[in-house]
Amino acid sequence: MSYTLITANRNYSSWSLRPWILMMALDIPFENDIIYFEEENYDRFRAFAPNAQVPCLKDDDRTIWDSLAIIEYLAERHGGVWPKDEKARTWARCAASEMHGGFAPLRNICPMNVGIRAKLHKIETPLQRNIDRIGELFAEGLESFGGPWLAGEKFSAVDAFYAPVAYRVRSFDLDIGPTGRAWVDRIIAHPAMQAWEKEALAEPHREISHEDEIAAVATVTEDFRTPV
Ligand SMILES: N[C@@H](CCC(=O)N[C@@H](CS)C(=O)NCC(=O)O)C(=O)O
Repeated sequence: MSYTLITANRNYSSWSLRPWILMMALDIPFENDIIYFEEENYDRFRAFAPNAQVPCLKDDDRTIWDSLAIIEYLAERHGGVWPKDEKARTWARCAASEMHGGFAPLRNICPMNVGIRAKLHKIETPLQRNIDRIGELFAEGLESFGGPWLAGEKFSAVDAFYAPVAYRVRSFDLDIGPTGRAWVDRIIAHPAMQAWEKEALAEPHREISHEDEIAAVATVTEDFRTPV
């Protein structure tokens, strides 16, 4: 077993954060290759992943090219990826799948950009429904399984799947209610998230399409990144 996780910019790459934070939180050893976004990524990303996307995990002769598949691959080899309790595990799998296959308005309108704070020009119904659903889901997990993590006492894959949402909630000051917001503050304070954020703020890279995504929907009020 020799893991290399390939990810992109700490500041922008929300899907990369999921397996990275899980492996860090569970103390699973790995190397991390960072391939920064450019205007065109297809050929460079195709060199290591058949779907030309990050994250991608290499384990000896295996290539695992999707964040959910990476999490399941790790779950077959390491304890603690999903909660031990069957009810919590079922809930955690549903919640992670809901994020993996849904929340398009939240993902499209509020992109992850760790170092930015911004005010949305408007919140239309599809986005508001996503925000309300996030608040409901977080409160349900925290209240049903006792916290401090979404599916109980231990940090698990469901926390990793929603880790990028924590940065989106903070960046756009989304109102997900006090219970959900407490989890956001908690996960952002996790030592591995602090390490990710520190590196995100130090990155000298700016990728125009990611910057334009925010400029189209919001007014940037603060930028904590190291100036280019
Ligand atoms: N289904 C994939 C989606 C991954 C994904 O969308 N990755 C983005 C970056 S966060 C990507 O690699 N985009 C390629 C590009 O921007 O050219 C997963 O969950 O791993």
